[in-house]
Amino acid sequence: MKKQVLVLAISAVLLAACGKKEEPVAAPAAPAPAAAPAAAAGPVLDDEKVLNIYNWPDYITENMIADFEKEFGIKVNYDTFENNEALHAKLVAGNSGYDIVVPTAGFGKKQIEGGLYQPIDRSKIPNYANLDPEFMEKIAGVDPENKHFVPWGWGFTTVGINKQKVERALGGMPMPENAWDLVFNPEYSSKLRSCGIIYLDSPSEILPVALHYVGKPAYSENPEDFKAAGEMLAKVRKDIRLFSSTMIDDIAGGKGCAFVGWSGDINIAADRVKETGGKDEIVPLLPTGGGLVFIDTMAIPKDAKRVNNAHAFIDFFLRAENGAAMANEMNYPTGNKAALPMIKDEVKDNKTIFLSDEDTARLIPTGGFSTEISSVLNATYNTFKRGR
Ligand code: N2P
Repeated sequence: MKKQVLVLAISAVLLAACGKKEEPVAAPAAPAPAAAPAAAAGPVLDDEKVLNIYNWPDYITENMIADFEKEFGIKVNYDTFENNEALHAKLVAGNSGYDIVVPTAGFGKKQIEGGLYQPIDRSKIPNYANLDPEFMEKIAGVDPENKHFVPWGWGFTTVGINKQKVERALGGMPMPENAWDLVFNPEYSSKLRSCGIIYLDSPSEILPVALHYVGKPAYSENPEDFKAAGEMLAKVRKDIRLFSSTMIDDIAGGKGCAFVGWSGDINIAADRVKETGGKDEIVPLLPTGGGLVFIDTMAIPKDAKRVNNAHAFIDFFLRAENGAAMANEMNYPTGNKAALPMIKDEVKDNKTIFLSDEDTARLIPTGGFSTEISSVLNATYNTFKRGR
């Protein structure tokens, strides 16, 4: 049932000693539970007790950074980006200053090929053993031998609704069988305009689902296919109220009724409405036309300066309890197999977090666009967003 759950094979990473001065940190005050001998002395850290992380918004549990800082004596600077395009631009420009970034695996393939990341040193990550080999095999499709990417979280881009608002706005018209119709078919979107449609703000999120909706490959490399997707999008443009990659508050605050958003964020908004006594139900739908899978991963930029600290954080994140917290608190599963027994039943049983086999089979697999088609992708998106 809960399938989809993680998977993969690991091969040895040859690694890169970077020639930095290494200084073992004192063993943590609390006794480490049955630590392997190599880990007993604590991880090697860099002289500079700083770590710069660049991640997506709303994608980390409340205490994780503070806990890491306290235990390791490292100051974390945590910045966020709203889409893969923004991260890519930073990496290509170079000297980003970041030690860990979190690309989506499919999008990040070209970053690996472009030499933008350094290999991960698994000998510095004892908790790598917590990862699910089958899940890692999937990532190996874009990162051969799993040399660069370590899973952060995964989910799918889908349609979410405020059930009561949508039903009211549709005024008796039945819900479509394929939920994408709500946001891509003017017959529905024109009715939902009044209560508000919100789209993620990213070419590489919107175009794959739009291409798939018009019957083209989600990661097409054919400019003609983009034309078809662009024509479809142009027809619904007037019905879209907001473009945003941080829509949790907007959803919970009632600024919209139908959303092209991320599964976990829609679930977080649903929890928030419940917690604050709201009556409306926020639901991530599982469109028969498929949701778009994303697998987000930690990677170390090639010019990162605090590589040991980065490995220490990756190892910390891969602790079973931290993997479980990502699912329990953020509604995003990770590739951490050791975390599974600690995930709450209500989260495990939520079919919009841990999907059924049937819904899993419908998902649009993760992928990426080539650099060559990027200009067509961006132009199609920008024309759509500008509305002319
Ligand atoms: C959560 C961010 C999800 C990232 N707010 C999607 N790639």
